[in-house]
Amino acid sequence: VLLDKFSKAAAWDLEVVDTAPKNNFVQLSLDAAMEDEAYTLKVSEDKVVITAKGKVGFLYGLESVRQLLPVSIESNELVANVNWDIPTVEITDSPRFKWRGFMMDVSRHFFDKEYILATIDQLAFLKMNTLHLHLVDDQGWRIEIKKYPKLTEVGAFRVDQEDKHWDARFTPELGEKATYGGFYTQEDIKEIVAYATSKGINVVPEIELPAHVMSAIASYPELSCFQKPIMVPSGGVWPITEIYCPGKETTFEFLENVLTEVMELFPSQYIHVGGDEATKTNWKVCPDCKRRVKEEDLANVEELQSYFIRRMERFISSNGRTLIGWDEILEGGLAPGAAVMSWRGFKGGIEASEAGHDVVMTPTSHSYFDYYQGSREAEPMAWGGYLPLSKVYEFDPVVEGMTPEQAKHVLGGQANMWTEFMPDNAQAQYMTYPRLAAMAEAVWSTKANKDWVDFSQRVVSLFDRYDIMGINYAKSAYQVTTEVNVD
Ligand code: NAG
Repeated sequence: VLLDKFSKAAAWDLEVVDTAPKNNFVQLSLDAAMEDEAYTLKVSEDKVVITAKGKVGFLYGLESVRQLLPVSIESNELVANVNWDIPTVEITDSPRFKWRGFMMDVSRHFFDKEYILATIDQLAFLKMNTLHLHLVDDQGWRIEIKKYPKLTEVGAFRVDQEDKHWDARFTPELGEKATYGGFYTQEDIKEIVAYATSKGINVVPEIELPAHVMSAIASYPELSCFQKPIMVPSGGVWPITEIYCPGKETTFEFLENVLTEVMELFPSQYIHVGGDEATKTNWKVCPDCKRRVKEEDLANVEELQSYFIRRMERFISSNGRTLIGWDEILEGGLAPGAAVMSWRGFKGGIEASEAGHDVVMTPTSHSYFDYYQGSREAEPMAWGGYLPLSKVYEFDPVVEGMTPEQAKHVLGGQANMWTEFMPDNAQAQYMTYPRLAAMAEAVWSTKANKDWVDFSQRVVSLFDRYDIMGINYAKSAYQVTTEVNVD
């Protein structure tokens, strides 16, 4: 009864009992003294007993049972005729890190609600607990905001250039018809958050600022320094100079209104505000920005970015939440309560943890799933970097040389899936699996329990499961374990 429901319902539908009736094959037992996400799993001749503090631990115990069962568990049709052999085991398990994340960029390409829900299933299967949704970027605004309808009427659509290369710097003419795009309604978001919560997964929204927001400026040009009308760009834009104007109070009013709606939808403690890659040429010449710099006694535009982030941090913390941003938020001085997501290597995370800030490590070197996983000749087009399965597995968010105090500030790690080169579900899956399994283990297991050779053998059973689930994983994963020349 239980087991054929794994892929959909899992632990939430179960009644939790102290002493289960004797005829129950799977028994759940509560132990309030355990850590939140820890569980023990005992499989003996006649029963399976999972002990945990609550639902999340039970869910993880059940996911482990699922992995001990034959791969045909993944197919609902075969369930009735399968011999349910399961090894007798005793497992005591708990995660090393409390932030075990996966970021999906739903702006560069739009992925519908169904794909997000299916991704949540895969995250739960791997005992990941954080889904970071990158909801805003130049190429599309993806969340309905009731107070600013143009964000999705205008900002969620761009001129279709899917037949051109992403990197063609294709700039549409004003007024051209924008047909590619999509967005999540607030109802969709509620459904995503509720489903994720039922699987022990926190959804962290990212509302980018001050750059990567051309979709917002195309909708409301008054948010930029010179209010120039622009289109939502269809391809890559570099450098990003059309950014929010921090000289105008109306910009902050807009952002606070947006974030108010966002915080109502997402119970997440952490609210991500981006912060990366702002080219501040307009800020240097904009009269409003110049006035702000003078009035606030700021030394330069880096400090103006810091001023921007600090104001957002005050707003977010006054709502009882915690601001998190890409490591550029360190420039010009980090806002007091902010957490940092370190992407340009580990450096920003090391610096922030030294100053007593919480950090999530997500360095390009180990966690950029938009990078090639094998040789360029053999792989579909991706960003330039190279990130084979083995390198993901090696990832350790705590860097050698960190003090124990610093290490305590490392919340965990995360894989980032930027989707410039992922036009559809099949390509997104190809880039995600099985690297996500390597990431899951890198952020769950203790150092002593990690073993690449062992993992590379175990991952094969996952392929069989993915085949049954219909997931388009990277079949090249095995070739990539040997070094290839990518030059
Ligand atoms: C960075 C950008 C991101 C882009 C990605 C591609 C961050 C924080 N920012 O340049 O928008 O999609 O790399 O790898 O990663």
